[in-house]
Amino acid sequence: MKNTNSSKNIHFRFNFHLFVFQMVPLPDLLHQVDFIYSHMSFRFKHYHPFVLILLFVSLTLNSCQDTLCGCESFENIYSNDFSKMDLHNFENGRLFVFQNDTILGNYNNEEVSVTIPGLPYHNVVRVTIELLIHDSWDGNLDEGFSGPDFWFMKVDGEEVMRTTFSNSPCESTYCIRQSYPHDYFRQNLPKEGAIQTILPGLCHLRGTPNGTTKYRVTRLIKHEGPSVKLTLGDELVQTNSPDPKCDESWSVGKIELSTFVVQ
Ligand SMILES: [Ca+2]
Ligand SMILES: [Ca+2]
Repeated sequence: MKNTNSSKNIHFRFNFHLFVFQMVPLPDLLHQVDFIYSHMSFRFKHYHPFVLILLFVSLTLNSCQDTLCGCESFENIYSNDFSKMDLHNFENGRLFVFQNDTILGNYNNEEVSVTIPGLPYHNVVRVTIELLIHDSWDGNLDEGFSGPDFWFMKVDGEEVMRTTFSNSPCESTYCIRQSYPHDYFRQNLPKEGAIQTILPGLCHLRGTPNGTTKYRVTRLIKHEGPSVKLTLGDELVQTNSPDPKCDESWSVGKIELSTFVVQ
């Protein structure tokens, strides 16, 4: 047991030194040394080579301390808004243009995955998805042919989120509720937690000004290892429609991943 901890420590230190070289490039370090040296008194300058070496070591150690305290997160180590048509490491990835933006999708009863390699040492990842819910999603409705309309997220094959979305209007006589922003089953209002609700529908509600709803879905997930496979998918139900994908579908405007070391 002790050996395991020790090897973890070594692993951490190794990565930690990598951070130092990434965070404090050598030219910056030399610039700091030069600045401090030029402002030193003559008495210190008398010991010229020794002082220079001492300064260099001291600044390197200070950088190490800064790294330990504040540089253990990597914000947006992966960020893809598909504007460069980047489908590298995707499975079942495809693109289309919606509202003059190239985005990932659209999907109905499908999964799409991306594998992100080369992660720094971490024990938590934060995944942020800009998700577009197109057309007539039916949320928690469970009458046999329209729902529930599930959307889910997996990390390395393990489900970390399962919820429903509803694009229904909500009036006193008619309101189909959704589980988001919570996991299924919760009775939230349709479009709750959305960041944009006035986008046009894609197919079944094409031309309807509030037929697409945009969400920023964020989850913090415990994760270790040098790579992560992120999977997004749905289980949409619309058995009474001749074209279920036109009736309801989803797409993704952006995927972001950040890593953290939480102690
Ligand atoms: Ca529907
Ligand atoms: Ca449905």
